[in-house]
Amino acid sequence: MRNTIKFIAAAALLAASFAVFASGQHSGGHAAASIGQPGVSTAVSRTIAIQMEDTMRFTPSEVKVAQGETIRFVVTNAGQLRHEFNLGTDADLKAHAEQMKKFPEMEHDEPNLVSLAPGKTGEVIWHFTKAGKVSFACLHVGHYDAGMKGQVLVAKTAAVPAVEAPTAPKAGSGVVGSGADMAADWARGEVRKVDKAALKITLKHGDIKSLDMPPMTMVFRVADTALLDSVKVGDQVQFSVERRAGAIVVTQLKALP
Ligand SMILES: [Cu+2]
Repeated sequence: MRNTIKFIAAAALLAASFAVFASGQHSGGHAAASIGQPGVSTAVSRTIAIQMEDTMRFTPSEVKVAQGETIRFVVTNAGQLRHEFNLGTDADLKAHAEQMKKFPEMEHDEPNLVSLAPGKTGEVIWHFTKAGKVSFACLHVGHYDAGMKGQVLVAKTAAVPAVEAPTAPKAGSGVVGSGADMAADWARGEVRKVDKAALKITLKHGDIKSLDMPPMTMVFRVADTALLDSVKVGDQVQFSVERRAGAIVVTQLKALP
């Protein structure tokens, strides 16, 4: 257990880059190595505007960047429906789209995506470390299948030193306990955001066995505001969830020592 906690602490330091991989683990892809990593605002080399429409298209749907570039994608939802811009490998996006069919109410919060209400603009800052193709898509139910996809072609640049790809943790090996010491309906996670006014908490969670949901970072509703009093950002927690009236609700939440 002690080692698990230490592991989580170490993982938290790399959280910005790992958060995005967690969701891809179930597909067995090497998302970490192939799509790059979250970028920082100060390293942005270019801004690229992307428009999303109800025709289930991104404009442009193909973007060219150079390896090593950090791009600020300024994404605008010009439609009447909610859309999202989600960077990933084809395999990960496909797997994630399947998860969305299963949990249409799921609200994600990861550095590789931005989900926007109609008329809104948001951004994703991404550092492209490897030459090749990085895909993007809207994973809302029906949108992905309707072809709401695009790609970033990353051209190889000789000047960029090879970036050592971090070894992503195996799904469940870090965030989730061994299982022997916890009831099956308790899941584990790390608190990323607490929003008392909206009764919401963002958790980077491990497997949630009761929902058969793989590890990812997402926003949950809480059953009672009092649950939020005992936790703060950065805490390791165990929690249980239920699906209630179209939302995934945290019903129990405890900070771990
Ligand atoms: Cu969409």
